[in-house]
Amino acid sequence: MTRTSLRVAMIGHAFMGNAHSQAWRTAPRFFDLPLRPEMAVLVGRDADRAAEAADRLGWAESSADWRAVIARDDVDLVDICTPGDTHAEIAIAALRAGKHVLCEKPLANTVAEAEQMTAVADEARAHGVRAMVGFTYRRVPAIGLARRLVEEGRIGEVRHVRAQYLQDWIADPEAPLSWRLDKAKAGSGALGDIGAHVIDLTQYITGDRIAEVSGRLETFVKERPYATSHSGLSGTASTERGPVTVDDAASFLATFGSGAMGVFEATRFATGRKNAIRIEINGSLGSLAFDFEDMNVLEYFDARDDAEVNGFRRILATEPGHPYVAAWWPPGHGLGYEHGFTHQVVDLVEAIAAGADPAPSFADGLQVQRVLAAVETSSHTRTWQEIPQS
Ligand code: SOE
Repeated sequence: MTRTSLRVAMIGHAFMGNAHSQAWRTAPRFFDLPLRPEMAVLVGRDADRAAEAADRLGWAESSADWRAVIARDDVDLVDICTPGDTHAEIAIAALRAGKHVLCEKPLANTVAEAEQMTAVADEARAHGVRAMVGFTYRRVPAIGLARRLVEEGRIGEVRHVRAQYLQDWIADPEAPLSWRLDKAKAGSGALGDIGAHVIDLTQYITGDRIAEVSGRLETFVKERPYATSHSGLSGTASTERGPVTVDDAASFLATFGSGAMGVFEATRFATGRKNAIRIEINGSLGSLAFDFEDMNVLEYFDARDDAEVNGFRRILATEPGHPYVAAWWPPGHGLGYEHGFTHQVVDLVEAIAAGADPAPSFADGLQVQRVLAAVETSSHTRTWQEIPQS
C-alpha cells in the first residue's frame, strides 16, 4: 500500500535531537504507521556541524536556517529539540506556517510563552494542524499500564502520590555550566527539566490535576566553571567560573483536585541515582510503584488479596497486551529509554493521520508550566500557591 509521506524537519541535534532521530528512523520499521515519515531536513546553528549530524543521524538534508526550513512547502512537521528559550518562537512560526509541531518539554520557559503557544496551537487546530509536547515517559509500557489500572479502579480512590526524579550529573561542584544551568536558556533547573516529567506522569497516571502546591527550590553550588564543550549531560571545564542561575533541586507538596496528597522531589544531586523516576501511588484498594531504573516493571499491591499471601506483585510490563509492546520483542525481552521516543512518534503520526489531537497537547504543557511557576513562586514567597485551572 502506498502511504502519504509526512516530511519532517528537526531543529537541534544534541542529546534530544539524537533521541528523536532514533525515533523517526525506527517507528516506521516496527509499527504499521498510517503515514510514512521522511527525515527531510535537520537544522542546527552551525552549517558544518548540522551537515555532519544529518549524515550520522539519517536526515536527507541539513540547514542552518530554521526560518527558511519552516517556510518550505515540502516540510509537513517541525520537531523542536532546542533549549527552552527558543521553543515559543519556533513553535509559533511553524504552526502559523501550517506545520504540525512536536516540541520538547518543558513546553516553554515561562507561563506567558506557554499561553501564547497554546493560543496559536488552538488557532492552528482549526486548520487541521496538530501540536504535541514531548513528555516521553508517558510512553513507557509500565506507565501506560499504571494508568490503565487506575482507570479500571483497581487501586480505588487515590490518596497519596509520591514522586521523585533523581539524577546526580552535577553533584560534582566542578561539573561545568551547561545550558541546563542557565535560567535564560532553560527557564529553571531540576524543577523544569525533570520535575516537569513527574508532574506530567502523576497527572497522567491518576487522570487528576494538581490544584495547589507549596515548594522549595535550592541551588547548592552557586558558581561553576564555564563549559568549553558540552555533549549530552557532560562537558569539559574552563578555568573561568560563572553563576548557576537555576535550582539544583526542587521539592514540593501538592494537593490534587480529588484531594489526594502529593509529595514531589526533583534533584540533580542524588548521588548514585542516574535517572531514577520513582512514583508510588496509594489508593483505597491498593497501590502502584514504578522506578525508571527498572523500567520494565510495575509493582501492584491489591489490598483485597488474603493477608497471608499478600504483597506487592512485580508485573513485568513486557506482554503483548501491555501498551506498545506487541510491536517489539517476545515477552520478557524488555524495552529501554529510547523506546518512549519511538512510541511518541507513533502516537503523533497516528493522531495526525486520524485528524485527532495528539496528547499531551500544548494545553497540557501549559498546565504543567503553571505548576512549575507556582512552585517557584511558592518557594520565593513561602506560601501555598493555587494553580489556575482553565
Ligand atoms: C537531563 O536532565 C535529561 O536529559 C532531561 O532533559 C530529559 O528530559 C530526561 O529524559 C533525561 O534527563
